Amino acid sequence: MAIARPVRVLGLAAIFMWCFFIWQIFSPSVPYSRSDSTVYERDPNLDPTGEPEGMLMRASDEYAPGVKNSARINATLLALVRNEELKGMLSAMEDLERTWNHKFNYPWTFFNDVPFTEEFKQKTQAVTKAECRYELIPKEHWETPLWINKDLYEESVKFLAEQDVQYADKISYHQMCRWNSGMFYKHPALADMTYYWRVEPNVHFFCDVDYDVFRYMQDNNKTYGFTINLYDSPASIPSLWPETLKFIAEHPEYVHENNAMDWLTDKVRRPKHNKKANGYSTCHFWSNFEIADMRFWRSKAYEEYFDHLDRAGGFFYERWGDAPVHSVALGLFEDASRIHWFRDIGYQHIPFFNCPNSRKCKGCVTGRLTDGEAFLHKEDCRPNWFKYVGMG
Ligand SMILES: Nc1nc2c(ncn2[C@@H]2O[C@H](COP(=O)(O)OP(=O)(O)O)[C@@H](O)[C@H]2O)c(=O)[nH]1
Ligand SMILES: [Mg+2]
Repeated sequence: MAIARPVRVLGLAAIFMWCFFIWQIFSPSVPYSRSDSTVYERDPNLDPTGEPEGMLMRASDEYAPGVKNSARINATLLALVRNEELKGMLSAMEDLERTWNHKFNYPWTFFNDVPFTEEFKQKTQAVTKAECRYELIPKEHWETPLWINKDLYEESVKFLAEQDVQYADKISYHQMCRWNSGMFYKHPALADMTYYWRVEPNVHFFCDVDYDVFRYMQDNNKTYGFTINLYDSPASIPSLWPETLKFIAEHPEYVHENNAMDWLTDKVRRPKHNKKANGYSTCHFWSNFEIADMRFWRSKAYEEYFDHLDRAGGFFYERWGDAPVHSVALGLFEDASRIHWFRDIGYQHIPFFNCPNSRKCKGCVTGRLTDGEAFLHKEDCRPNWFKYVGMG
């Protein structure tokens, strides 16, 4: 039976619309092009990604939960979280347990500025075979230090809010950034721990990881691992770089000869950011994901640097984040070859992704940096890291 022409046309149009719809959802992101017609580099996550080079420790009976003389090293999954974020925490845990930790059973350590509820403890322990520890942050690690002037803080907050600095008026956010910058690794519960993997509620993990990442850090002499590398809001850190320059003028001996200064001071890519941040590119490792060696934070160089920053007051009078503080310290005081891009760990914290091209990954779009607005592509600072340091 012949189909009437209008019906055929309608049918074809419907098929076309359907294909377009599918393409919109599943297509890899197109390089974002700025108004000055700079097209961003091809995302290296589009290239096939395997495991990192070197000897990797695989799962075995020696990683069973509670086993004596286990193959685990002194390391923990670590989360600062509120009781109210239980649901988001469970979701992040389920992802990380499914893709990695059910094979290695590293303990989870949860931190909070108020005691965890029984419900929080029971429900988090129920999604892992590994040990869970619940720790209260001592007041002296969390509270605003005495040298912060309340009136000056209030005035500063108004000024920051006028410049649209996010969370500027939330004192707990300032406290959280300070704790993540210079306090967490001093908690007595971490005294025997060397490595940690920081996890936030509501993040996602997409790829099966089949080796012990903490052993990878140890065996390959890595200090810090990241997935995403971004620009920061210059208005939140105007005096961070000037304070840093003061510190390194007093302590030139702490600056490593193989540092990442060029990445920290680049002004080619986003000159306005560099200018507003008084010489700092604002490039930083996005610290909601961190796999790192606490011996770096416990070193004399970092301790003195943190104390210098803490006394300068920018955690409160500005809104210094732990991400730029950690990143500036790593970029200056650490050998850049000891900083590792975990390109094989598929990760999301809204609104950014690290999504590699690998059959081990499910649930994210290969090479897509963001599912938010196109302008967010300009926040990507990975090209600078690759340019000045490399992909190691
Ligand atoms: N216990 C506790 N955790 C906090 C507090 N503020 C932030 N956090 C945690 O710190 C991390 C970062 O906070 P988040 O709100 O995600 O900040 P964002 O990622 O910068 O938007 C998350 O793991 C939060 O659960 C707080 O006042 N108390
Ligand atoms: Mg967060």
